[in-house]
Amino acid sequence: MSDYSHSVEERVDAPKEGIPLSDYTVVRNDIPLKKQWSERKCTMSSCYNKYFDRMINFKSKEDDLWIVTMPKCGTTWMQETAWLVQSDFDFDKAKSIPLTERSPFVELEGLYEGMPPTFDAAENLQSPRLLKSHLPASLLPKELWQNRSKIIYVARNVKDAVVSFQPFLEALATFKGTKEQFIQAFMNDDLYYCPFWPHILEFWEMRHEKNVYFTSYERMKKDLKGVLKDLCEFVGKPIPSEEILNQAVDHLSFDSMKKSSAGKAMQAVIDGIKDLNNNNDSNFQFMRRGIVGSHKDELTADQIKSLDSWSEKFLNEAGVTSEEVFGL
Ligand code: PPS
Repeated sequence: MSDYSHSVEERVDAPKEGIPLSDYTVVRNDIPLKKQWSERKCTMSSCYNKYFDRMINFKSKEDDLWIVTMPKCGTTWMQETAWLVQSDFDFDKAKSIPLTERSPFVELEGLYEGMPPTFDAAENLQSPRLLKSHLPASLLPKELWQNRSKIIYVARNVKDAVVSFQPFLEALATFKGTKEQFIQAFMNDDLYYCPFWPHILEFWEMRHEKNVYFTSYERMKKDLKGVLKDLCEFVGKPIPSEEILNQAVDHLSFDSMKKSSAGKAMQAVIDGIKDLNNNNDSNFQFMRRGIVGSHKDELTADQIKSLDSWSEKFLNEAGVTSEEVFGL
């Protein structure tokens, strides 16, 4: 059994709008990484502290499949994709049961007060389970590493993730401000699940582990069929016929997911949180644009430059290019 400990520090310097945030620093030594996690923090809601131990001690099963991402990096898209693979491409079931029931967002309950019991939902889900988390590797369950449950990690280029994240957090009443302020908050790690780069680069470093499949939103856009085939291999399923693969690509398209149980279920979650926060001034659409390069007409040249030079520092330190990580 490995030991762990964590400390929590309220972020007094975080933007005053929205819910209180804290830094979670974890000390543990059970993960195949060079750097130890005591060296870095993760920003989460302060109320998550009540759930921290429950997540770390979450009983994991060998046939669990986890989807782990930074927010807005293609989680929902990958959940629907992986669910199809795991469920032998049962399109009828995919259409009839909301994705949030088929694949619970495990720690959602800890993000805001008044959320549904997502830990119970995850614990009680029938195996093989498909579980969603945005937590960095350091905050994920111990047993996930001990049992080597499979993890699918999806990365997305930082600029598109940023422009997707702001309207989302505004809808959730977790941020209010200008784009400039949002980018600054993002780079200062003042937002949920930040820091962004270590989240991705730790999984990049672990991409050759047997239980890790690393991909990107960009690769899914470029070659969804290739990703579907990889996933079949990763979870030990036969690659289906070309006809089924084509049907899957169609089912997983932005337009069809917008209308399906996947897009609608996520929209319902956001609308529920908006109601809890009495936030009526947002018309946020969860299925927003669904493209690569959305930052190009949503950020100024200066904003792009500052995100690029900020990113360069992390990429240089890790000795990789963004082309390698995202397969651009
Ligand atoms: S969340 O709330 O953090 O779990 O959001 P997440 O699912 O990670 O990311 C939401 C973005 O993914 C886009 N999306 C898709 N793009 C292409 N095709 C499909 N099928 C698809 N499904 C979801 C969604 O539109 C969000 O991106 P943006 O750029 O905001 O449109």
